[in-house]
Amino acid sequence: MNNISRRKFIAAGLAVAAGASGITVAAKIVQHHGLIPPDAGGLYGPGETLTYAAQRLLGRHSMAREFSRSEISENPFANEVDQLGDEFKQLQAASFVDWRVTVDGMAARPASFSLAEIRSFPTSTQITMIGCEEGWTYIAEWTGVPLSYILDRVGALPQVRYVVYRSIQPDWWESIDMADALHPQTLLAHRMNGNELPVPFGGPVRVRVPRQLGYKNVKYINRLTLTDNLKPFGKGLGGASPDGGYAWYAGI
Ligand SMILES: Nc1nc2c(c(=O)[nH]1)N[C@H]1C(S)=C(S)[C@@H](COP(=O)(O)O)O[C@H]1N2
Ligand SMILES: [Mo]
Repeated sequence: MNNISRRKFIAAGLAVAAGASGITVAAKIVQHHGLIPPDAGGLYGPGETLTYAAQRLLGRHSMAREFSRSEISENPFANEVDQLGDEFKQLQAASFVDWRVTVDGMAARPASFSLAEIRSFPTSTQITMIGCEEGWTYIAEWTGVPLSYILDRVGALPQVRYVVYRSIQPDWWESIDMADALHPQTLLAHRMNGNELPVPFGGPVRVRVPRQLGYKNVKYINRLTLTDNLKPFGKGLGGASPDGGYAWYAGI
C-alpha cells in the first residue's frame, strides 16, 4: 500500500472503530500506528488522542480557515497576561532593539536572531481566527516568518520531532510536533492588522499556530528548542498548559 492509501485505510478503520466499538478500539489502532500525543494519559485521554490521530492521518497540510479582510474583528480581545517583568519593560523601553529569539537544541547551526533579523526574514500573511478555550474568538491578519523557514535556516536535524517554544514569561511555554512546526500557516508572528504586533497581543513576537487553540499561541517568544523528546521539559507533558491539565494537542 502506498502512503496515502495506507493513511486512508487507517483513518477509515479509526472512524469505524470509533463509531462501532467506542474509543477503546480506536485508541488501540492509534497506539499501534504510533499516533499518541505525549500527554495521552492526561485529562482528555483517549478523546484527545483520537483528534490528534485523525488530524495527523488526514495529512499535515490541511489548512486552518482563512477569512476575508472585511471579516477582521473591529475590536479584537487581548486576553489579560500576568504582569510583564523588568527585563521585558527595559526591552520595550528601547523599542525591542535588543530582543532576541534563541534557537537551540538539535540544529546544525544554532542561532540567536535579533528582532531586526526576524523582521527581515521572508514573511507570510494570513487572516485567521484565534480562539480561547474559555469561549471567545476574534479574526485578525497576522504576518510573520514561517516557522519552517527558521528550522531550515538553523539546519534542523532529521531526528527533530518537536519544537519547544518559550516566552519571556517563564510560566508560558508550549511545543508542537513537526506536522505543525512545518505547516505553512505556523508563524513567528510580528505584525497584526498591518502594524507591529502590539504588546497586549504578544509583541514583539508570538507563535501563531492557527490550527490550535489560543493557549498554544504563546506571546513574547524568546527561545525555540528543537528536540526529539519532551520528557526533560517541565513535567514532561510538552507545555505549561499540559502540565496544568490541558491537552497538549489543542487542535481545532
Ligand atoms: N506569554 C503568554 N502567552 C499567552 C498567554 C499568556 O498569558 N502569556 N495567554 C494564552 C491564552 S490562554 C490565549 S487564549 C491566547 C490569547 O491571545 P490574545 O490575547 O491574542 O487573544 O494567548 C495565549 N498566549
Ligand atoms: Mo486561553
